[in-house]
Amino acid sequence: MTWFKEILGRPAGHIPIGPFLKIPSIEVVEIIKMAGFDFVVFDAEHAMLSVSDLNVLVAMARALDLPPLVRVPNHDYGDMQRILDAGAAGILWPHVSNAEECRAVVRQASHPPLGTRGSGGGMRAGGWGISRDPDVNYLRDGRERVMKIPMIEEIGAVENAETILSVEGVDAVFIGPGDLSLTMGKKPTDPDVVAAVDRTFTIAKEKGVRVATLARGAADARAKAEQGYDFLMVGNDTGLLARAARALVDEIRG
Ligand code: 3PY
Ligand code: MG
Repeated sequence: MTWFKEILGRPAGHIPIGPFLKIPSIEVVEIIKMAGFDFVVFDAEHAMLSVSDLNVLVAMARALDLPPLVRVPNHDYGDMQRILDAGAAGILWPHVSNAEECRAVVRQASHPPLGTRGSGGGMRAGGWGISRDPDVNYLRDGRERVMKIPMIEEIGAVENAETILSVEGVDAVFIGPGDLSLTMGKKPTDPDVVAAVDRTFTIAKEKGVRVATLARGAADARAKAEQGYDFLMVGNDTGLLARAARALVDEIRG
């Protein structure tokens, strides 16, 4: 399996793009792979995805060599541990507001000595304990390959970005313009929101932390790639289906 970390910056000029997926369907995962996306983010924060759904979806994405990240619904340990043991290539935590919260989530996703993640090498992430592939190593993969990604998506978190992004073990940051704009009481396109996103981007770059955000369509994705983002989330399955379905009906009805 190709790990998410391996697709970053490879080949030069090809920024990795991935959609948020909200529909519990292996067919959707296949379609996204066929369409040419580089990775997927299963969205268990907003969508009705259970851990059992994620188990199947993650397995499908791995089989298709489409690195699967999972946005978990909260900062708890239990489900996150199961999702990592199911073979997710990384975790995104929504609404990480300060360095203490960031340290807590990164620690629980990291095996000792950095953190407290338990040992479950008999699961998929450990090749069921019998893999003959020398590249499968549960503890090494958990420590070095699994991406730990806090989301900065509140104005308070932007103010704390310097300390959040100094936390040991953070591999990347995702800047959420939607919730950020809500906490600022402004539209995502408002210059103050754009400035807050840019400020976080600059801090991440200064700290050497990879940085991602949501691109609103193709032109925005190209602009953000040009700006120096390391990877981008763009589109989601429900939105793509909804817009295509509505456009077809509108086209027929006039
Ligand atoms: C946000 O913009 O708030 C996100 O969580 C990205 O979808
Ligand atoms: Mg959000």
